[in-house]
Parts: sequence; C-alpha cells; structure tokens
Amino acid sequence: MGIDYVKEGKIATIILNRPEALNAITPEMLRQLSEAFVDFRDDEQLMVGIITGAGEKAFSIGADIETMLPEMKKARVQKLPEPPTIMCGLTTWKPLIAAINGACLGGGLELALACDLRIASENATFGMPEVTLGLIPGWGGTQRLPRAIPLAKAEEMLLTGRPINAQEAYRVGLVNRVVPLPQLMSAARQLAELLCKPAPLAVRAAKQAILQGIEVTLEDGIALERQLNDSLLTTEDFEEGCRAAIEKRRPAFKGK
Ligand code: DAK
Repeated sequence: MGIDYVKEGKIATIILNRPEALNAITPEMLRQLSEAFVDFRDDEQLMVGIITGAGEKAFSIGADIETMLPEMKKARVQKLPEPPTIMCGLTTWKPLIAAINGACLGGGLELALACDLRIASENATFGMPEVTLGLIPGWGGTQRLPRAIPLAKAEEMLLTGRPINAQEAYRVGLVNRVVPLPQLMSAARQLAELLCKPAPLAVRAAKQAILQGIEVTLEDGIALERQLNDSLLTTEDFEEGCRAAIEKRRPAFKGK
C-alpha cells in the first residue's frame, strides 16, 4: 500500500498502489508522492514521468475521505504546510504523462490535470465530486480544469459533481487519447519514449513557455519565449541538433 516509484532509464513511473480503496490518497501517500516528485524533478538521468494507478478499476478516486480530509481540516486549523506536489507547490518542467486506468475523481483528477498529457483506458471516468461532500477541489482543480477544457463543460463538472466517461473526456479535450485497458501502459511508455527523443532542455523550455505563457499577456509570453530561446541558443544540444540535421543523422543529445 502506498506509492511505488520505479526508474527505468530516462523514464520514471509513479504508481498509486492502494487498489482495494480505489487508490484513494492518504496523508502518508501524499508524503510519498511528494518525495517521488522531488526526486523525479532533481534526478538528472530522468526525462519523463508516468503516473498511474494500480488495479483495473481506478487511477485514483481522490483524497481518502476517512484520513486525508480530516488531516486537511487539522492542517487548516494548525496552519501546517502540506507536502509539495505537482498539484500544489512543486514545479517540474520535465513532461509528465497520466495513464488513467479507471475512475479518476476529485484529487485523482487534480493529479492527472497537473500532468501534461493524459491517456485514458476505455473504462475511465472523470469527475470532481467535491461539491457533493460540501467542499470544492483543493489541489488546483477549479483552476486547471477550466484551463484544460471548455469553460461550460468545466463548470458543469465542477458545479454538479457528475462524472463523464472516457469518450466524452476525449471529445472535450481532457485526454489526448483513449485506448483499451490492456494497452494503456504500453501506449504511455511509447509516448514517454517519444518525449525522450528531442533535446531535453528544449522540451522543458517548451513546457515552461506554454505553462507560464498562458498566465501572462501575449506580449509578456512572447518575451518569455524569446528569453527561453536565448538560453537554448548557446547549448551543446542546439549545436548537435543543427549538425545532425545537416549530416542527415539522428542527433545524440546530452541535455547540455
Ligand atoms: N476515500 C476512501 N475510501 C474510498 C473512497 C474515498 N474517497 N471512495 C471509495 N472508497 C472505498 C470504499 O469505501 C470501498 O471500500 P470497502 O467498503 O470495500 O472497504 C472501496 O473504496 C470501493 O468503493 P465502492 O464500493 O464505492 O466501489 P464502487 O465501484 O461501487 O464505486 C465510486 C466506485 C468511485 C463510484 C465510488 O466509490 C465513489 O463515488 N467514491 C467517492 C469518490 C469521491 O467522493 N472522491 C472525491 C474525494 S474528495 C484539498 C485538497 C484536495 C481535496 C480537497 C481539499 N485541500 C488542500 C483543502 C480533494 C478532495 C477529494 O478528492
């Protein structure tokens, strides 16, 4: 029970491993998730992360109602900090893929929304049921969902708490693709390998330009793009990329 964190070459996989409770996130799991994300961000060998859930029923149905939600209440009263995660407080410019293998609700959907690309299995469902508990999402759901899908659909999900299925999620652009459950992890790995091919610093700069750029004016976004490009122009990988293109061979990027 908890979080499994596996590194294979340039790809790290984080597995929410509590299938008997549909991978509901406990306080201990949140701490372990935080540690895994810090390690993923800081490990120079790692380029791409995949996040998934154990079992065939759920990616994660969100915060564990019996342990996590009371802990949040206590933390609020005692003003205790929450472990930083990609949902809140921890930023990584390395790309992350959510491989969504079933129900993806509440905090589970917030975790998936904090990833860059989402692949869903055909049995996946997506929802923000917090209002049915008397809450609203607290790991960025009210902010990231309307940035990811059309506003009316985001409002419908956030205000009613009703879930949508995988096809609907694909139709509104919440997920990049839908695959049969047995193919989910191989599809996620294929995508991760694809993301390992281009120059790593350029991939990270593109993610940074996109995510910081949508928060600012177009003018400031273009300035950010220019600044990030300036930092890439002097990298060894840019030289290698250009040389390889001229020599008609595959580039050997070093992330420098
Ligand atoms: N917590 C703990 N256990 C849960 C759970 C949950 N949220 N949801 C389900 N389980 C457990 C069930 O109790 C059951 O355990 P046993 O009885 O077998 O021991 C097991 O998982 C299987 O569940 P079901 O028997 O209900 O399975 P079904 O297939 O019939 O139904 C379901 C699946 C996903 C439709 C149903 O379980 C469901 O609707 N669950 C509730 C999901 C939910 O409400 N999730 C949102 C949680 S709220 C914040 C930060 C974050 C958040 C809030 C604030 N701040 C920083 C302030 C986030 C909040 C949330 O995520």
